[in-house]
Amino acid sequence: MPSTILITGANGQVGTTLTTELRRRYGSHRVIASDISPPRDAEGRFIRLDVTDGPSVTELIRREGVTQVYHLAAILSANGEADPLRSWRINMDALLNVLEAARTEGIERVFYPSSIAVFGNNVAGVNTPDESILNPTTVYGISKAAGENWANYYHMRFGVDVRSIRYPGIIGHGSKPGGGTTDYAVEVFYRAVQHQAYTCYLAPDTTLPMIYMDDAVRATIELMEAPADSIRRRTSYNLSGCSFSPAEVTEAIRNYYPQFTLQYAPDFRQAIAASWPKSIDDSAARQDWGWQPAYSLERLCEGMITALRKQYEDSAAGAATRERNLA
Ligand code: AKB
Repeated sequence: MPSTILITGANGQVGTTLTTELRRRYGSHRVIASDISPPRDAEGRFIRLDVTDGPSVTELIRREGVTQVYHLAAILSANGEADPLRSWRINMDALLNVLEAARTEGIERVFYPSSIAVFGNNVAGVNTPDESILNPTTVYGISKAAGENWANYYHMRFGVDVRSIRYPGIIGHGSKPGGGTTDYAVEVFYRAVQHQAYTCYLAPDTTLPMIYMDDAVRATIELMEAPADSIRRRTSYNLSGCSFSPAEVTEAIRNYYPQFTLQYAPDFRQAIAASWPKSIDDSAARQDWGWQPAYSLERLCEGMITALRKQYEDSAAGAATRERNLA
């Protein structure tokens, strides 16, 4: 059992759900959430941390006796393109600060998320293997490909136990994603549940690897809990959930909302998505640490719609109570 866990980027899409799950599993007192700015609802321990500030990262880890780090802070694929050099600096400085602190402070384990963005136009687009040539098309993808190699280097050279997954697009309802190419697949559910139309920035047949948040969080924790000698890839493991296109998710949503309307207006994100695989081969993750996804597109749809309906019903009920109390 880890004694003290630090999560960077804890306010982000994955961080929000992962923090809750780690606290549920290991106890709230063991999990420190950190981010550049405070969360909206502070539950549990939160420390403000700019992870690009190396001395602050080391100081926090030393002061709090941190033994494991989940390093999630990063600028994603679409947002990263607005200022490529800044995105590169933030993503790389942050990772190197965490790896250095892990080395000097003797951290037990580090989790580093990579992404399907490491792949580019030149790979087999279907069932893309782990060991492919990486020619990413975004600065985010370049930083993740370099980051995987830094993780591997710190493991080989200094024995730091860094573990990594290449996340597909992640679909969850705990917190909205910020600045990725796969964000449409979350936004579309919010619109459908609110009976609003949606304009999708990808073309209808753009199939991408996706995963439900519950699967992504479970995979992350399973990888981190696996015995060290079962981890044979120290760059990063492909992780697959289910693949679908905007047209397919729309059809699945229409089983719940037959009137749901969606238009297509592809923008610069279409070229990014088109350079990524349609599906990835995650057999190494299955073999080495027993990965098994649980969510198909249909189950994912059911999970999203049930949770979002409840969120909107609860907030409508809350607003009605507030109005009554004011009257
Ligand atoms: C993005 O779209 O940038 C992310 C990712 C696939 O890493 N969701």
